[in-house]
This record gives sequence, structure tokens and C-alpha cells, in this order.
Amino acid sequence: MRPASVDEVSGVLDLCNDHGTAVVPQGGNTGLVGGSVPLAGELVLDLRRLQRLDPVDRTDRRVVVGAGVTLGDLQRAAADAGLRYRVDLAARDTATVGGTIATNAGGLAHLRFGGTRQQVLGIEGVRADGAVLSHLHGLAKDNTGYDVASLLCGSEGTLAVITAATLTLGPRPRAAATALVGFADVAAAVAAATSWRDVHTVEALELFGPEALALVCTAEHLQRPLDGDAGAYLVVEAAGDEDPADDLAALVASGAGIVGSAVATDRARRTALWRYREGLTSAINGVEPPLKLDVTVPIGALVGLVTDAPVLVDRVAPGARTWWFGHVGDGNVHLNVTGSGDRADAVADRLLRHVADLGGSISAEHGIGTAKRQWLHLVRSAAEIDTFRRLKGAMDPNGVLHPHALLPEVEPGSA
Ligand code: 2HG
Ligand code: ZN
Repeated sequence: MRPASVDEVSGVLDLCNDHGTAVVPQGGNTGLVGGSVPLAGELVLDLRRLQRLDPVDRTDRRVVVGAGVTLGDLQRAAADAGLRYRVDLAARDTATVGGTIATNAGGLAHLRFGGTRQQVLGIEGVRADGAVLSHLHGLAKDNTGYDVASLLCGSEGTLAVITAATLTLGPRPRAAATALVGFADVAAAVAAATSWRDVHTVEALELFGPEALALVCTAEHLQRPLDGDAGAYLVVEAAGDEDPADDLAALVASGAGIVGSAVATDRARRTALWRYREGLTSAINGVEPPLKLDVTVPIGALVGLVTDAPVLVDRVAPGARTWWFGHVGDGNVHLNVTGSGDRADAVADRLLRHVADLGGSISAEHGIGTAKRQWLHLVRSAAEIDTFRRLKGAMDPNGVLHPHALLPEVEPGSA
């Protein structure tokens, strides 16, 4: 189904609810936890025709946007109005606003501006019974009851279908600079990132290992970015009204354990440096579709996690390879494992339990979807999961909205 308006979404849901037909909402289909894929013949509600894009409100720095608009189109509309939508991710030209809200997407600048939840001022969504919940005023202050926008953000299509949102926009910095920095080892990279996240112009701190860099160079036919080898790399993005290049160069010159760096200010060279980071997902896919884990740990546990993960993986699935990269300023690492074959679930189980033991989360920014729900109990108590089920029951009593996502399967025979 490809509805083109909120009324059409309402009509479809009303019918499905009456007939007990399960529905999976779908946006750009860029999710990494199976969240937009039907598992058992559910009806796919493709929301990409919801293309509402109101004029940007420059005074209140906000815009009302339909669920089907891509992140890239939203970013361009904001830029045309001299403003900026401050969630950004590599899949920007395919990922849709609705999908990024449903999954509370984090992305590259989470460190500075927070994730999607922090940008949502108002929401329009359709309940399973077709009732339209619309609260799009987008006021900076609005204490008038339950914060439905916040509840739907990250609900992965299980409570209502998001059709539009009012999003906050920020000022557009006049200048930006990007650095790619090589470090002797992961500990030095994480130590530098931990101190650089306090520099107010720094917006992104992206970490990856030498194996990942070598892979992306081969896959994308890129030159090695720095002379010599490093044990870990950071891509650092800085922006502000004053040119941040000198500050960035000074940071890079003073950090301990730095073995090489490149700093770029013009757009083409900045984009070229970002390719080493943004090309990673597709380079790893080129090896084989990997087991994907998206975890956060306290930053103090990050070096240990990155060091231990390949060892743990090898014990469970000898010969499998672990590729790691992520948003180090948030303690968020993407662990991608290739070659685990029929041991993939066992690898996921071992790593996710390890992450939980470190005080981390089994999903930092990709959500739970259908792929991770069996591990939700590692980080959410029985009382919390029961509360999730009660909320779901209140908003979707017939269980037609994305029945296989987020909530763990109920064991046969249990309540
Ligand atoms: C990123 O940070 C995305 O590039 C994708 O969250 C992560 O491919 C992945 O595992
Ligand atoms: Zn990410």
C-alpha cells in the first residue's frame, strides 16, 4: 500500500484493524535491524508518498515535514532557508524523516545536537484504529499532558504510524573543517576524542580501525589517506561562524599518540575525507552481508570493548572477522561480523551479553526491530517490558501494528 495522505493512512489502518490484518510501516528501508521488513505476510505500508514539506518558519526555526521526505531533502530545504536540520547520517538520501523518527536515529552529530528525539517538536501519527493524533504546533514550551511525540519517537511503528512531524532547525554555521587523524592505538584515539568532545566547534568524532580503513580503500579505490600505518583513526568535523580550521589543526598538532593527520576546509576535500568513514557500511557489505550490532558502552569501557570483541568473536566463530567503527563521542560502536555463518546468533548473544555486563546498551541508534528483540531483556527489566506491552495494548489493542518488532516474542504458555 502506498498512501499519499494522512487520511489515506487512516483509512487503511481502520480497515486493517477491523480485519486483523497486520501492518509494517516502511520508509526508505535503510534500517539495519529488520524493522521495515514483514516477517509473516504483513501488509507493507510504504510511506514515501507522504511528501508534505511546509515553508520553513525562519522566526521559530522549525518546519513541518511529511514522513516520506528524505533526510537529504529536509536538509536542503533547511539550508535554502539559511538554517540546518542537525541530524545527519550516511544514508541521508534514502532514509526518510518518518523512519528516522520511528527509530530515533542518532547519526553523526549526536555528540553536539542530540538524536532525532531532541529535534521533534510535534508529531502527527495515526493510531491502529485510524484515529489521527495531530499536535504539530511545534512550540518551544508546551506542558499540556503526555508527550506523544517523544513516545512515538523510537517506538518503531508499534504504537502508531508517524505521518508528519514538526522539527526544530538550528543556525547554519558559516565555516566547517574536517580532519582525518591517525593514532598509535585505540586508547590514544579514544583519549583524544574524550578531550576533543568538549571543544565547542567539534560536531562529530568518528572512530574506525586499520582493517576497516584498508577495506574501504580497496572497495572504493581510494588512496591511503595518511603516510604510514596507524592503530586507529578519527574523522573529526568542526564547524562555527569563525573558520574552525586553525583550531582543528592546533588540536591535531597537540594530541598525544598522533601518527599523522590531514585537515581539509574546502567542500570537495572534506567530502573526500568523509568517504573513508561513510564508505564503511557498503565496503563491509561487499565482503558479505554481516551480522550487525550497534552498541553503546560507557566511554571508559570503549577501548576494552573494541579490543575484546574480535577475541570473543573468534572464540564463538573461529575465523570470523570483526569490523568496528562508530561514534566515539557517544560511546557508540558498530560491530560488524563477517564469516560467522550459522554461528551468527551465538556471536550476537556473546557480544550483547558482554556489552550488557559493561553497563552498555544492545542498541545505540538502530533500534530493536525484529533482529534484536530476543536480547531486549538484557537491558530492560521485566517490569519495563511489561509496561511496553501495556502501552502497546492501549494504543493497538488488536496487535496489528508491526507485531514482530521491538517486543520479545511471548513464550507459548506464558501470560
Ligand atoms: C553508520 O554509523 C550507520 O554509518 C551504519 O549507523 C552502521 O553499518 C553499520 O553498522
Ligand atoms: Zn551509526
